[in-house]
Amino acid sequence: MDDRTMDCSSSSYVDSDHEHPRSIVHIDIDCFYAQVEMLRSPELRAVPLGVQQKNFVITSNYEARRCGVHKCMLVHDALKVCPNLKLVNGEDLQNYRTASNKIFELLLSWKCPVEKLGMDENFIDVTKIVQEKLKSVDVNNLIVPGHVYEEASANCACGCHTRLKLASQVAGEMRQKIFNELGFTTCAGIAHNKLLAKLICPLHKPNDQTTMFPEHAEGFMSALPSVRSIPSIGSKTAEALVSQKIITVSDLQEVPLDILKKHFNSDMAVRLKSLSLGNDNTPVKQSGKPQSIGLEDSFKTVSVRSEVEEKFSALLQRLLVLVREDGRIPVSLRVTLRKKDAKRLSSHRESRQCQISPSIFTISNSTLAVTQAGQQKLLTIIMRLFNKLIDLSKPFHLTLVGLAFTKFQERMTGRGSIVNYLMNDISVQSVLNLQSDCDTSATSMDYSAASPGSSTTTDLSDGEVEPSPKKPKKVNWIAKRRCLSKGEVASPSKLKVGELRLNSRELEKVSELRLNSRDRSLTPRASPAKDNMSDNSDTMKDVAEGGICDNCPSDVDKEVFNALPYEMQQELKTMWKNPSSSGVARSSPRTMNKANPNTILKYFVPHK
Ligand code: TTP
Ligand code: MG
Repeated sequence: MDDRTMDCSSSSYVDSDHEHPRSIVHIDIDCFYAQVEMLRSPELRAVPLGVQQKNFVITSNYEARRCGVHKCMLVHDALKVCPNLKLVNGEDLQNYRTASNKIFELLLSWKCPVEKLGMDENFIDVTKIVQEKLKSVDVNNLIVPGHVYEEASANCACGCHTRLKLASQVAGEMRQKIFNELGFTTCAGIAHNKLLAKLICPLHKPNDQTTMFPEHAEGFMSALPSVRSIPSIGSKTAEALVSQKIITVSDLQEVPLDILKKHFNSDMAVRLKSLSLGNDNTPVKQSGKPQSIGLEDSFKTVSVRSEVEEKFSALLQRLLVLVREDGRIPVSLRVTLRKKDAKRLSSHRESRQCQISPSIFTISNSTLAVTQAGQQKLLTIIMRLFNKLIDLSKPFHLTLVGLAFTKFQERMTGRGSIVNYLMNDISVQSVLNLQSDCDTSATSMDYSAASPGSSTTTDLSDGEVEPSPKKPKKVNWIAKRRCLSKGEVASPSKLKVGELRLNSRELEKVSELRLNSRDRSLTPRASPAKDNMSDNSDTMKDVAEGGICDNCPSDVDKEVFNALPYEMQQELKTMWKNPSSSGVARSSPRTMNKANPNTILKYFVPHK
């Protein structure tokens, strides 16, 4: 059907003042957890399958649904209606999260905003893709895949029908790609806003899609049985509406705005009214990484400390898998408890959090990891927080424990990051390990003892927190150098360079290194006359102080140089004396080209 109107020339489609300018796709995975299980074990496809959490079947495949098993049914009841129901345990969410992330990432490949909603839903704003398609397609013969909610009655002057038909084709392509590459069948809703796209998505389940044109919005909304059917109306708003005898969406459509404004603030009243009519201007917000990563475990009751510790230990194991997948380094940990109040016969949650040292985590082969010692440290921190939350001199009853990493330090990656230098297979001590080791012991320089996590001093007794990673102590390079006196240098053989830790204090050292280089014109480039370092007599002079930096180029910051480990100093000196021996060109670090190996010199370049 041709829905082109007289004024819908190709160019007018992209006009931003269309009445219905956007094209939104909402995709929901069919029986998500069940599909994940069926993809892992294909033999489950042929049988009615339920995914169990505690006593509930939280979802089931469509085979089981045909037998009468529905979401959130008690296992007992599900087995009654479907005695041959095969149950799999779905309490470990790891595989579901992984699948969810893969789907999200695949949708990102369309290069338009994707907003993740829960585990198995995504909004995609395909407006731009549609605009592009409009330039090249024959809009007279557009086929709409799947279903159309009511046939289009009249062409909308803004040209949205054509755009939504194209959006429907894009949705079809997305669903096909999800199926081809990941094996999941999905449903989609296509409309000019998020509200309608989400609401029409499940109209034809499973494995199908539905497109709605704007003129049907109001009628569609009026048929919704309850105000709670509108996704952004929560239980409290619904209660307030019901108390005013506004029960169905149709009631909400009919109630005068002035009346609504008596019970809600003006903005809220307008928003409610607008939603009831199927209007929604909220944008598709590009999803990023979650602000926190957490897990909870609920149970009937736990009243013994050792049992609590076991619960936390199990939770921690699972949480660390999630953090490794995420890739960011946590710097804050929160413990949550749900306490049963025997007197009031009610439960309430309490949380406590503290900062943790990023050095608990290690980076090995570009992957975040935690050693056994690190895990033990985390558990100690957790139990200290627990002790703060619970008065152990009295009986306690818990019905839930939760753990979450709530703040993260982004790992520095990319060509300019010193991480690249540190992660490479080099046999030198990291400049970054000095501070923590000096802190740990003023006398011992046993770098092997500085295994990941060992330098962490999580003192919860004093204000419960470690020094904030965001406000690290100022690093005194001179003081550090005292720690690293002659004969106490790190032995490269004792170091696992691939497991170097980057904590915030360490990272500050890096920036300080860079700052110094900028402030003090460290780089030869800052002093053109020194660009050529071939002539040692000209460009290098002895340093009286400390006597370590002999033959440094004169424009090198001595303090920085002296604070480096002995091996690194030697490496630098060798390069300065004979750049060709290490493959480093005799040029400014700034001018090093791709052919040059990864060398610490690169990181002596000031920020632009
Ligand atoms: P849904 O999308 O609601 O359900 P679904 O994907 O299983 O089935 P449908 O085909 O109807 O879309 O939820 C997504 C997943 O979330 C679901 O597979 C299991 C999980 N889930 C819970 O953990 N608790 C719940 O109460 C519900 C409803 C789902
Ligand atoms: Mg689903």
